[in-house]
Amino acid sequence: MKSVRILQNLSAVISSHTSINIPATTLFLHLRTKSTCLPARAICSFTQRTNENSSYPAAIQRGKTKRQTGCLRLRALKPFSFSTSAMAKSKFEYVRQFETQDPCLPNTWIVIRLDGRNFHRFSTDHGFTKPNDERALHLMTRAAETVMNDFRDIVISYGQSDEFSFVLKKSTMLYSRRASKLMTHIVSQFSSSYVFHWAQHFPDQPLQYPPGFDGRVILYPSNKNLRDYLSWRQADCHINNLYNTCFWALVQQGGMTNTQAEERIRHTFSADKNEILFSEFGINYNNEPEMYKKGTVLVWKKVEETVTRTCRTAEDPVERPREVTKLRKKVVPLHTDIIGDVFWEEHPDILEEECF
Ligand SMILES: Nc1nc2c(ncn2[C@@H]2O[C@H](COP(=O)(O)OP(=O)(O)O)[C@@H](O)[C@H]2O)c(=O)[nH]1
Ligand SMILES: [Mg+2]
Repeated sequence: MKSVRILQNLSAVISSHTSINIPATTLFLHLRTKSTCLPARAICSFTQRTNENSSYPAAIQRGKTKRQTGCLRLRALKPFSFSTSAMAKSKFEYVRQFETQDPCLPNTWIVIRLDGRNFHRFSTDHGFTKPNDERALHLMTRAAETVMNDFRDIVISYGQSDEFSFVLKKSTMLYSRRASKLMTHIVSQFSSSYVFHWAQHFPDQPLQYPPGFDGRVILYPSNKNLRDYLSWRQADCHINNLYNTCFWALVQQGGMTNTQAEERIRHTFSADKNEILFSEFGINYNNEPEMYKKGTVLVWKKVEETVTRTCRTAEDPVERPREVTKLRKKVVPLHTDIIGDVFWEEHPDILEEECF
């Protein structure tokens, strides 16, 4: 009865826009919706009003409606008093107007690229092998896979060195296409995953300090623009890798200082670097690992998965555990060329999405 009386008071507060004091106790109210005169709508409205007001964070939480019993649970966490008319808008509310909306243009590819902060130092401090550290590259890929599994509107990702680009489908409505939301979520998820999986990839190298990643959002209106963007990143990977492979061969195997090696290859073309590698160090650049030369492309692949389900079949009406095969989307890493047409012909679904 006490519960019902309090709820009636709350109902009166809602309709009259007056205020009420609730004692400093933790309050659990259980009522059968059928037996009370307070409509569930009023309770919802009350909690909504309360939650809307940032001056009383979590003052009241509405418990789950239990369908089976028809119970509603209200919990007052702290003592408070309020006026519902003042609650709708506090005098501080106007500051929200300073927030800017930053939705991405509709019907455009949304690319989010992140890049390791000061990884030149980070790679030295953590003993990355030069010019490429397989563990570090796999860790980047692992973090990117986590991001793709969390944000399934990402249709393709590409990574090299300390950077990763994520492409969201043109029609995505994730976070209402808000640029800052998309970018911060993806970058923070990547960063935490990088740290989370660190020990697995670097079992003998403790993390010295927390790494960070910057992020940017780029919109591309056409498929050609998007392909050119990805080609640009992969060409960058190739150019840097050829340079670094040559540079570190001159230093590590040729005994040059960093300055001497830099001077030696400063004005050379790709063919010259290939020649230095081959003639002086017996390295055929073509035989270098594909992951180093091409970077990592992450795409979705439909794979068959066998799981055990308790079910019946047309032939056997008795429910029992059975092995069923279903199709599942899985992220797969590829170290392949994405500049030419072959990759896009083999994966037509990535670009085929039609928008309005
Ligand atoms: N040794 C080594 N260094 C790497 C590797 N991947 C990335 N790096 C370092 O990370 C840097 C990334 O470049 P950039 O983002 O321009 O530099 P930042 O501003 O210092 O992060 C490279 O210049 C390398 O110094 C790797 O596999 N091995
Ligand atoms: Mg960087």
